[in-house]
Amino acid sequence: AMFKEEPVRPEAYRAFEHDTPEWYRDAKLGIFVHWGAYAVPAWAEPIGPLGTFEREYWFAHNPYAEWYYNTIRIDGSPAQQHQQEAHGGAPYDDFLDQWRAEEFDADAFMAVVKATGARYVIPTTKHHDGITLWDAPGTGDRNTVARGPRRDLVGEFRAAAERAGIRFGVYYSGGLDWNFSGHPPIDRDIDDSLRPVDKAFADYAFDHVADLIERYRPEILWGDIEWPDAGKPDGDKSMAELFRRFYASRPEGVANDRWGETHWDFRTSEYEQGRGQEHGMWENCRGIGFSFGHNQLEDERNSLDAEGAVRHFVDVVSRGGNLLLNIGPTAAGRITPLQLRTLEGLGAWNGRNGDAIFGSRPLDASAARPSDEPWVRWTRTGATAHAFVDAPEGADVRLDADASALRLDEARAADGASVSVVDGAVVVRVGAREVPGPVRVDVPLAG
Ligand code: FUL
Repeated sequence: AMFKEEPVRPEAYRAFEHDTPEWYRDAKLGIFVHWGAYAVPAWAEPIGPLGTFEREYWFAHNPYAEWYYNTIRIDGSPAQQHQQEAHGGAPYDDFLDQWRAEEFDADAFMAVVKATGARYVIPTTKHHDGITLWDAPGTGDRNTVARGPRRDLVGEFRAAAERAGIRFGVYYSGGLDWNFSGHPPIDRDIDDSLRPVDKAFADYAFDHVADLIERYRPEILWGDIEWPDAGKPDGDKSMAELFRRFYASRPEGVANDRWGETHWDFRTSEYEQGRGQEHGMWENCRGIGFSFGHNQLEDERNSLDAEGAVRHFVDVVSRGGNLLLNIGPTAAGRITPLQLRTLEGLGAWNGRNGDAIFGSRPLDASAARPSDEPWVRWTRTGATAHAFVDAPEGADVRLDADASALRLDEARAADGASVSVVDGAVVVRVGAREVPGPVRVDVPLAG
């Protein structure tokens, strides 16, 4: 088989299986936000995308800036050396006090999110460093309300999302917590000896997620890495109990697949890891650069520009997925100009073409086929197929489409393209575009 067999879900978790809500299938674009004390050092080696490196090499040179606390503890890593030189080897928690979020305006932030066309937003509420962005139970002063920003950032994101009409989800790391557990740094594949699995941690994490559900009523639960094993069997403070509370609060809610093999509404892929092998309902996530957390070492060379982001987005949507594109704000709470340009470009393209993207479904391969050279992708809305073509201005691209499935002679080009039918095939002439990104051709379905 091409795909891994789907694991059988434990009995206690089968009750949560339901059809993926239509809103989530239609949503296509979500915005991820990775924001934490790691935005203060904001430092990682931009080596490349996840899924293209050996694990041993990856961790010592981790391009994820939100992993800084781990990377600086790997002896001999360039990050450890940087921590020494730039911060005098200070303890990581100093960054919590230095993180002020002084320019953060949740409504202004959400206006940027809204302008991309995204339908949902998912901020980190606790990443692997264990610092919570709200006054989570049992965290003492290790949260953003007691220290650093001295604000309930989860609450601010939540209220602003509601005002902007954007659905709200929460990211929560139940698999790793570098403060709670005294584990050595991760320098190889994460197995059970490298993460907390015990009852004390399971209860601690339970109380956090229960609090998130009660206080903020998220519509998406986005877990990461795993759920502590002691919290998996059904019972008082179990993952099953959390799902019960979640769906009672949000019957149309969705959960990702990183809660261990318990329950999930959609699968996840990350950068190149798992990309192209997705099936069922799924979501691909990535940063604009090679990091989720803000990384001051990133520039144009390692980041998606607007056209690249649009291509990535359309590829995901054409294959039936959603894209969860990440913003990593600075410690002050700003979106960097580099990221802003990409987000605005994506939004401008969606402003023109969103009607062929949001709410679309993949087009059956029996009707027409995508290609990489030249770059062509397809979607379908109602009785119309949509081709997206990216090629240099002046290029002629012949679509691989079947006359029995599509009314080829009724093909219509939008913005910066023209079409003709040559020998029974649609040929797209790519012209000058007002908005960067692939050009679009609409073709009615036959019959
Ligand atoms: C990964 C994490 O380790 C990354 O830091 C990031 O949060 C990504 C979305 O998930 O597994």
